[in-house]
Amino acid sequence: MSSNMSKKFNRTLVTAALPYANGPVHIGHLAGCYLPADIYVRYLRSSGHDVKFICGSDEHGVPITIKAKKEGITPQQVVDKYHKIMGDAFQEFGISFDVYSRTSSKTHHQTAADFFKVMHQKNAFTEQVTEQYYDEEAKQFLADRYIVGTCPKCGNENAYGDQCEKCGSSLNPTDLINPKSTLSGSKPVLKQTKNWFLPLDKLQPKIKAYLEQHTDWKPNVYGQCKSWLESGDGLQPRAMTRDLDWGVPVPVEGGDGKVLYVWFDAPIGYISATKELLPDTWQNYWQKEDSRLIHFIGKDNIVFHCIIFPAMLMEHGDFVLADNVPANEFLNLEGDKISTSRNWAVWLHEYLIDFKNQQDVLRYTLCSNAPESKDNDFTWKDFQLKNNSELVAIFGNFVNRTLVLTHKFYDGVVPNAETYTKEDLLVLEELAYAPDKISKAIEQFKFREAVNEWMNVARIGNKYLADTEPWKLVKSDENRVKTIMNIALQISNNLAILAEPFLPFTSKKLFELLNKHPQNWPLSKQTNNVAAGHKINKDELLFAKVEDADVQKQLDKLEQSKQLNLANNTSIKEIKPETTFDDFSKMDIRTATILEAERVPKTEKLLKLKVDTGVDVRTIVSGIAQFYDPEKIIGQKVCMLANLAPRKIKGIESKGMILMAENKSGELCFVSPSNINFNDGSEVK
Ligand code: B3M
Ligand code: ZN
Repeated sequence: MSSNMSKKFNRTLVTAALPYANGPVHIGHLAGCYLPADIYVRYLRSSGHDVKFICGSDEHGVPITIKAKKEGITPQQVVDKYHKIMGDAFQEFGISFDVYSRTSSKTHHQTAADFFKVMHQKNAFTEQVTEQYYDEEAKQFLADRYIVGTCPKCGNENAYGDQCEKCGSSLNPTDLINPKSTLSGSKPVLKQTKNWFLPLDKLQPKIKAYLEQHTDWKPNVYGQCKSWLESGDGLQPRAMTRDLDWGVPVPVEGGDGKVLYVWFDAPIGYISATKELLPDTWQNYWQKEDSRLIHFIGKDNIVFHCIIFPAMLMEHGDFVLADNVPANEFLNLEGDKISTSRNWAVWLHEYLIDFKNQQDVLRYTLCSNAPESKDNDFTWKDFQLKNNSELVAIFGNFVNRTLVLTHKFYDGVVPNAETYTKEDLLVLEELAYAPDKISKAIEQFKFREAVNEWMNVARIGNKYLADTEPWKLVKSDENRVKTIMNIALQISNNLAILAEPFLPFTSKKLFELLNKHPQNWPLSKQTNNVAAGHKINKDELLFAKVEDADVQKQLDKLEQSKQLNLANNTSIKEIKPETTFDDFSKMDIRTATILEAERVPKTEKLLKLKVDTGVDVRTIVSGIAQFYDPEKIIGQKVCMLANLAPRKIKGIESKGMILMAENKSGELCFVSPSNINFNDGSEVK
């Protein structure tokens, strides 16, 4: 533990974002916050630090009521189902929460209501009557998520009332162009309602001062906070209560029919969960200055944890504020954004079935590829590579050779180290420094670097065996081999200690193979952890190869999602606004025949076509190369817009446009007049 940390703080409370209980956990969640949080906590525990790891399901909020509506069940049934699925999957994956609670719990309702009441008594809220969208058919106020419309910033037609998922802008429902209620499809009307607001505008100076104490936060986190404070008019008051019936009821007069805003109650869930874990001593972690609060989250939660929750805590007054909020960026999957609705994800509970007892392979891959400073991509090929060329070929190989040779040469009894050579001393020195390097990286939330430093220890071991070749040397210099094998066993033992935060299952298994009790993180530079004369257990392989077929199976799964989406997605677009016959008749649409076709060099999508229009033969550049081989479309009858103004595309003059339509799989197909024997040049009227 760095001196800086140990001086100021005597205990640490680590929270991981409370996942919404409206769907299972996927690798994006894991890489974004649960895995780094777990590594951090395991490291602190292993170093003997007083730490508690808090999480639970976020069971309020509109996404849950939407899900319930979709599935025809109650919100409570939704959260019961996913609370169990998520909790079980986290546990099996080795995410070592001290408590996994839920915000529908009694303790939480009480805690959140009390929190609100205290703030209310302190006049921390302003009451505001605002106009909210109301669905007259469904007879209810519409939460932001129940309204969709066009994003004013990027034109995405499916932006939500609170956020555009395409450009990431956060929005107010009234910002949307053409708003529509998702309950009834009708156009919502504005209606007055009173709610309690947190006047973030007035709190801005305090929040700014708080952030300025934390310029050491990760640049992606600090940068996002700064741009919130500095953008436009700065922070705006935000409603902390909502006209909804699912959530924590507003506990003050006039609150009937309203609940606490989910982002008000959810972070208080960290406090409630701590209370459940430690009914008598929870205050030590929340109300003492020597306790350090750390929130692990994904980047979409930054504003809530760095601005809104701290503002709530300041106004309440009884709690410590976060000392750090190490948020990660997003993880993509095979080059595409992870999406629950498109089923473009690797679901943890499915991984745990498909890759039984291989939690650590995923932990290793996600950690060494974590989106720490920028978005990153997960691919199954890379997963295979990380397993086969690192876990199997470096770490596994080293440990296995060490154990096998120890059995072969010494019946599994650790030999004595005789005299160290220069080479030995160098290796021992590197081994001695490894814990510090890894600690430092973890304490700075650089988990990729940390796990890589860990693998470097295995690399050192592997190279040491390759250089010294004990399997050959044993014939000529038995004493030397004893020293070499002793050192290899020390390295193996240290690998087991240092692996614990990252690969807890492997760490445990390796200690078993070494026939030792798990040891804690080295406090000093220990290089003599396995005593001579100690007998190790029979060797076993720590990792198996991931075969091409395993990877293919996962890719096939994803391909299936893709096909299904395309099939569902032939979402029939709405009819465009009315046009006139005059406008239509300006377009000269003709039948024609493709005479020649070739790819436009250095492009993926373009074909250069020579087309007989009946009137002339001309060149058209068409973006269909992904769907048609040039050889196969010679002679194809098509419809084309013949009087489109010529355009230069990749230096080729294109005169006209071939008409295409999407098929069920989303592929472009010719709108082909093949059913009738047209002459080229016949007008489409
Ligand atoms: N449930 C959002 C999310 O799952 C939200 C986090 C709450 S943390 C207090 O991304
Ligand atoms: Zn947008």
